[in-house]
Amino acid sequence: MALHIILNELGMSFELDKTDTDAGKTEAGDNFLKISPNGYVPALITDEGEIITENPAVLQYLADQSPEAGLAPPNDTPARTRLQETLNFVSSELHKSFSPFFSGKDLVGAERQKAEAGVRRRAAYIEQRLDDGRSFLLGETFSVADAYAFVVLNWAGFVGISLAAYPKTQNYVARVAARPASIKAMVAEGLMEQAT
Ligand SMILES: N[C@@H](CCC(=O)N[C@@H](CS)C(=O)NCC(=O)O)C(=O)O
Repeated sequence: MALHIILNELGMSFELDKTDTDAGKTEAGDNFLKISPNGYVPALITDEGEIITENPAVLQYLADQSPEAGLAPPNDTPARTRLQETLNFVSSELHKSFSPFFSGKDLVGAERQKAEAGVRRRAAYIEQRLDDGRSFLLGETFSVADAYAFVVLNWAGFVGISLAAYPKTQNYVARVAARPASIKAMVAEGLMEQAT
């Protein structure tokens, strides 16, 4: 979903292939493990046939295809390092803090509390990053990190975690959700109905 949003932001042409990660099959009938040996999405196949996996890498690759769009600061700048720091936080901390909720087992009692506390600790960091009134994680400019953070933070609602204790984060999620590229991706992936 994060890279789907970025593909829309950049107006790039692309094909989606829905993947059943449990079955290891794509909708087009390919063995997904042959595309991506780790078996998880996303995997991007470039026009040159290069397969790129891992959200932080794919997102930066896409941003670098159209530097003029400004979705990632230029390489070799402190701002780019800040983007990488943020992407790694979203990937290895925020994203993975949701793993217990998607383990297929019902989370109850102390186990659920512990998992929820893990998500809350990472949401509190996002809230802190937004504390100076900035619109996006790197400042006033939307970046690839915002697409990824939005997708993950949006899962809070799906797993029954309220973000009400993090009002800046809640507004931030709504801000990114309202972008035409996000709406288009959510409609295409069946998470939202097309407005009439
Ligand atoms: N480290 C990977 C993690 C990706 C990931 O967790 N993907 C999930 C969907 S959000 C998935 O495909 N899970 C199925 C599985 O692990 O089998 C990345 O950052 O791209």
